[in-house]
Amino acid sequence: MSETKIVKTTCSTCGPCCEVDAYAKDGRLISVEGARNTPMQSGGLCAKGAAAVQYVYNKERILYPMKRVGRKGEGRFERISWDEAYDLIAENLLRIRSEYGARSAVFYAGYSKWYRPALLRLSNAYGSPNFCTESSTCFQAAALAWRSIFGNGICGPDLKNAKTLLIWSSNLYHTNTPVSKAFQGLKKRGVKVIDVDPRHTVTAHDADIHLQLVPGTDGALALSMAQVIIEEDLYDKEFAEKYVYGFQEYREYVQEFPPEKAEKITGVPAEKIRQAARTYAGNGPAGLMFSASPVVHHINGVQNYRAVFSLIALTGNYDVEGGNRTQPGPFSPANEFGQVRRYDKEEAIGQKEFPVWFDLSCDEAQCIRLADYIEEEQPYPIKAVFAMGLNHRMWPQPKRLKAALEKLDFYVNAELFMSESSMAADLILPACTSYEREQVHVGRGSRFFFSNRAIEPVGESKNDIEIIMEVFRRMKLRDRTLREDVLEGGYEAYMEHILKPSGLTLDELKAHPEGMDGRNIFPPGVRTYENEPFHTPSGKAELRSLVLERYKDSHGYDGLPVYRDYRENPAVDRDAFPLILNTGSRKPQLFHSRLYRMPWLNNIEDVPLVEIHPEDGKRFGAEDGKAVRVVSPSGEITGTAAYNVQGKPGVVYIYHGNPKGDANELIGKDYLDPISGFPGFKGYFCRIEGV
Ligand SMILES: Nc1nc2c(c(=O)[nH]1)N[C@H]1C(S)=C(S)[C@@H](COP(=O)(O)OP(=O)(O)OC[C@H]3O[C@@H](n4cnc5c(=O)[nH]c(N)nc54)[C@H](O)[C@@H]3O)O[C@H]1N2
Ligand SMILES: Nc1nc2c(c(=O)[nH]1)N[C@H]1C(S)=C(S)[C@@H](COP(=O)(O)OP(=O)(O)OC[C@H]3O[C@@H](n4cnc5c(=O)[nH]c(N)nc54)[C@H](O)[C@@H]3O)O[C@H]1N2
Ligand code: SF4
Ligand SMILES: [Mo]
Repeated sequence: MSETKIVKTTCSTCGPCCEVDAYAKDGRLISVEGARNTPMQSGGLCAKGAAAVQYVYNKERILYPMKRVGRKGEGRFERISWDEAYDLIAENLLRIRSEYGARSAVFYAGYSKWYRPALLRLSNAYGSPNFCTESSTCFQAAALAWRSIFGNGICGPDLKNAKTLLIWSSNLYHTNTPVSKAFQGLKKRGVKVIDVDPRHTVTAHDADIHLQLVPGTDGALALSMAQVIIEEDLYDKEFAEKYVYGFQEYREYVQEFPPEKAEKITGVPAEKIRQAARTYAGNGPAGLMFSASPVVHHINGVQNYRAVFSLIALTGNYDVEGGNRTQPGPFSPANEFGQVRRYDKEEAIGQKEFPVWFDLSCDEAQCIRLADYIEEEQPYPIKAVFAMGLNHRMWPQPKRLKAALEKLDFYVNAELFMSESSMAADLILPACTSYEREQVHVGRGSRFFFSNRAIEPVGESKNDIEIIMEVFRRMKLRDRTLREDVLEGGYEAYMEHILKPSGLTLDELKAHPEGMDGRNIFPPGVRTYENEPFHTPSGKAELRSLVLERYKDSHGYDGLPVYRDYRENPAVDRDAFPLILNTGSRKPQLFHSRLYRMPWLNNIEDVPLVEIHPEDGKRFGAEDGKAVRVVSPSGEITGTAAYNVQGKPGVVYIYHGNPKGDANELIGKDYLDPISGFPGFKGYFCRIEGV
């Protein structure tokens, strides 16, 4: 028997890569705790992270490369060697490239994000414009809304110096646990917090002002706040005059949203709208915290977030201390992402329908209609998908996508688990978790740290970047991206590459388990626009977007952040579907589809909980704790009714991705924001029926 070792490593069961102390004995992981003696954590851990042992040794873990032997989708596989697996990949991908062209292969990355730059390099080296990620439904639409105004420089609130924090839909206690401590610090410092959320969440509970709006009416609320700010002369005149494009038109447009009218649209009392506008504009500097998903999970999502982000320009809270300001973040593997450009000499999927996505330099294609592209062979045939962590339940109408994946000529998925999406594949590759690999991390500020391997990889699993590198070698490709031969070296060389701009070496970092400060290649700026024009067509912050206006005739986009109400939908019979369906608002114990297999986490919600206000339950005959059917214009599922008074009557909340009843089967495949392609996950229609 050996001693228990404590290994400094990271959890990446969800996204943030929290530092943890892993306890390992006899080569097995036995438990984890939040790391001690590091600046970011002090022994704390969230529920998902604490269940690490069930994640690593889950009975669904894939242990070996597996080749399909049965019919597609039947789920019969046989074990093969890595060598055979690599040969199969090289042979098929090269054959498909010569028969149909490189663009017929899609390179797809689900969560997590760490291997994405390497996969993008592989996609580029192969010559495909179709590098896609889970961000076809996450973050990119918010980024697009931001860039349409400010060009680039997406930045969060400067929490250290803000006097007011406007949280526009982020339930950070549940979704961004590492930030929640900083949030508590703000409250102690007396920072005024405004929270915009349709539900009275734990985060809303801590706010000074809670604007409890009807989901998807964010645009009307933001425009109304702008109306108050302008009417009461609280806006930043100098910024508006010198640095804003389209101010006059915007000013006229917001006149259509006086608070009394906005109250009727949003359900937020007019007086609260005034109070919030006065606090955000009058008690500055004020930072705005936004999220990757809820506001843009609506068919009017991009314009709604444009209306929200316009408030930053209107009040001059852009790139100032305490406002929204470029954070002192040096670079990260994910930032290499921003530097490695997607191969774009050929039309990518999604480019015709969603041109602004591509104009605003999102370095990935928009694959929300992947099932259509495979089925219809339009704009051209898609024959192969090389995926890492593809989860078909991320998309609306997941069954349809799974069936389409089964029609591909060649589909590979590298995964931790024998997921349903893997079952559809021709070849499944075992990936390893963060506990089984080494990794270089960039923390906040310019702090770097090294994540050790706590245990040897389970079975024959490998880390994703090693897999990418070997696939690259077997195809004899050349990595021409940024003229660096990053994929040609080994994994150690890859880590050195990631670290290079910091001025630190891998050996130094390994010798400092507490982390090290490195060179900060993107120092924080203040009022950078005084010296450098905004990266927009006008060189100013565009409240009227010239990029959107390019497509006024062809796609009907408006340059102003025009509010359109998704509830006025002539295609939907609202008598038959009287309730609003909001899917996917996060829960502390779940993470999309991947944690339903974890006994400690799925007990609360084995079948989907259909959260309804008691008034709606009584009105539609759905009893608390009893089975309930949810029917939408696109599908139906059955779950358990859970009475909940966090939200208001009229809205049904369901978490998605549950194989026993997936809320995404309810969402229409074409119910998309015409600008971003994001589905209206959080503003569709349904009725409920007691079973
Ligand atoms: N535990 C856990 N953490 C997660 C995730 C997870 O699945 N589980 N997912 C991660 C991912 S991928 C993401 S993108 C982030 C998302 O992070 P968040 O945005 O913080 O998470 P959500 O719970 O989706 O949304 C935040 C709040 O928005 C509210 N909301 C819903 N609809 C609307 C709307 O129309 N307008 C407004 N203003 N608010 C609305 C919800 O009530 C919710 O309280 O979380 C990340 N963190
Ligand atoms: N209805 C509805 N649908 C939604 C949303 C919503 O709010 N409502 N939210 C959307 C959003 S914001 C997002 S981000 C997506 C998330 O959607 P996904 O990212 O597709 O969701 P996950 O279930 O996390 O699936 C990722 C897969 O990656 C695997 N995986 C994890 N780590 C690794 C790794 O290191 N290597 C490899 N190879 N695989 C790994 C996991 O086992 C899992 O099967 O869902 C979207 N879909
Ligand atoms: S928030 Fe929890 S699950 Fe996510 S990385 Fe941190 S500890 Fe792990
Ligand atoms: Mo997301």
